[in-house]
Amino acid sequence: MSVISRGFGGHRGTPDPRVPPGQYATDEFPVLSAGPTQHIDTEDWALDITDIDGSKTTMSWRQLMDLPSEEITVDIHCVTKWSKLGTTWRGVPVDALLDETESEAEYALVHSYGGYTTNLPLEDLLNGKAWVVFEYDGGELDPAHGGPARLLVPHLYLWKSAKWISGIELRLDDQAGFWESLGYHEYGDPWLEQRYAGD
Ligand SMILES: Nc1nc2c(c(=O)[nH]1)N[C@H]1C(S)=C(S)[C@@H](COP(=O)(O)O)O[C@H]1N2
Ligand SMILES: [Mo]
Repeated sequence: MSVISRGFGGHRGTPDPRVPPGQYATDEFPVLSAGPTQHIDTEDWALDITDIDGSKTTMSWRQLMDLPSEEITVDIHCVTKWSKLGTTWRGVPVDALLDETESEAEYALVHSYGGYTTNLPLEDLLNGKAWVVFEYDGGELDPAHGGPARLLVPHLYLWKSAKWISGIELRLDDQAGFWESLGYHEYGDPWLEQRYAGD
């Protein structure tokens, strides 16, 4: 005797529990950028980490590559309502980048090449919840998707996952980033549908 399993989503009307409210799952990987794709040579790539006292450490591509990286498979959720399930990336946990920073900061403002910014509580970057990733689906991360390296914070809407990451600015106060200052939610939890300020 055999049982045919349709799997998640195979049966119309059965919601996939991995898809947050108001979202739909897609097999596409749309590109969403507020400006042009940035093209940064790894030789020129650097990540600046600045602390509340203004002290700065700069990480080169080589230094990033020398850190232990891990493979992560996660669901990602864009505020424009698409979710992509089971995406696989390779990167370095942000914990490893902030390891030597004994900061009293509460928030981070993340900066990108090209000028994009996004803000989040520092703890949302730590404890294995965020990575600087440089591979997608077993290959180099495409520049359109933020290569050579982007932030990945899968538990928040994807606008928090800054492509072409260039810096992490540690702060005592919460300074709105690009979309946040245009009315998007300061935190952006997809399970609470925190799309816009006040949600
Ligand atoms: N630097 C930068 N990072 C960014 C953006 C951007 O415009 N610039 N867009 C954000 C938004 S709104 C989304 S949905 C995701 C899209 O990532 P993708 O293009 O790889 O799908 O990147 C986020 N990170
Ligand atoms: Mo987005």
